Amino acid sequence: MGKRKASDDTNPNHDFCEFLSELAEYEKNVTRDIHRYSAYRKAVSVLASHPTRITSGDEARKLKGIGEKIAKKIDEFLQTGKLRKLEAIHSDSTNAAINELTRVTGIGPAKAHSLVKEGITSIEELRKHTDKLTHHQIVGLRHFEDFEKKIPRQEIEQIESVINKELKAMDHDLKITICGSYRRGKAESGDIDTLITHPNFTSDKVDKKHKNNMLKNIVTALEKCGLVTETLSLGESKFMGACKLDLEHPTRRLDIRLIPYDQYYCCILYFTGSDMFNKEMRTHALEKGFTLNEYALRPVGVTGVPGEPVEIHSEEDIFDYMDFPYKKPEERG
Ligand code: DCP
Ligand code: MN
Ligand code: MG
Repeated sequence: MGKRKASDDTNPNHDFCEFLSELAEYEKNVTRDIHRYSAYRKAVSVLASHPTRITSGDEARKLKGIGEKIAKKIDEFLQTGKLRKLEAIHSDSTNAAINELTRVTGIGPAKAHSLVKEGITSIEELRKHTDKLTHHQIVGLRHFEDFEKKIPRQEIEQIESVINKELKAMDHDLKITICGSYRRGKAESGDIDTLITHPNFTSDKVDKKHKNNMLKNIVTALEKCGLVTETLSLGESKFMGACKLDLEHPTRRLDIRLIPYDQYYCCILYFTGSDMFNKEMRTHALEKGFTLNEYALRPVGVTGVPGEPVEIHSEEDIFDYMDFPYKKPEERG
């Protein structure tokens, strides 16, 4: 999971996206108001894909997903070059501390609040108090600088080929897809979101022990070849950890999920994102009488109870069932 995102600076509304992203982070981490967080994120995603420079709040207001309050902030920013709300947020040291601490993977808003209450207000301070941290958080802190660096596309390609080689040596039918921002074609990513499946591994015949060992064995093989260097957590279907291509490259966040074959495409769709696109897709599914999640697409009957999952053999199938024009990963901003 990449913790911060705004837009790239080639976008004509980049400065608006920046301050709205900052407000979104504030609502997520400090006030913990998930609705306001979503409203700001939605506005960022709309502005980030708007082709021309917005010159007034009124003009912004016409875009889907931008309401009165955000339009006013755009006007204030255009007129004064700043935002009073953001200035106030910046001048409060508790906010700054919470924002800093939540940059560590594994430290969420609640943990950050409790650390600040105990007087720990910076990364530097935190390094002296690792006794208060979980293993995940300690590793996050250890690689704090590396984990904030973006991963160039070409490096992910190299990592993908190492994983591929190890998987093929284990079992030729193992299939891997790297999703997230990488699959959406971005030049750089915050982390590496990897999905793995096998045709013999389906949700109706999940042999738990077999499944459990499958992911463990994969992680062990990736450790042995030197790629995987840290484990944050390892469950039967989800690995969170870190990898390093070689001495010259930073340590990178790597997630691997083992997915039943029949759920693979819903999962690929979900983990390709973006999160805003997923929201849009789920809303559209509901309008068409389906529920969509990371596992399955299911029709909702008149009783409101979801039926059996629809059989899916590709991402296109999901769009087709929902009567939604297909969007290539690069178009799912
Ligand atoms: N996702 C989602 N809702 C969330 C978190 C994630 O729908 N709250 C989905 C969509 C994301 C995907 O999972 O694209 C991967 O999550 P990441 O946090 O890794 O996001 P990205 O890969 O898109 O961006 P980054 O380059 O920052 O990793
Ligand atoms: Mn991720
Ligand atoms: Mg990602």
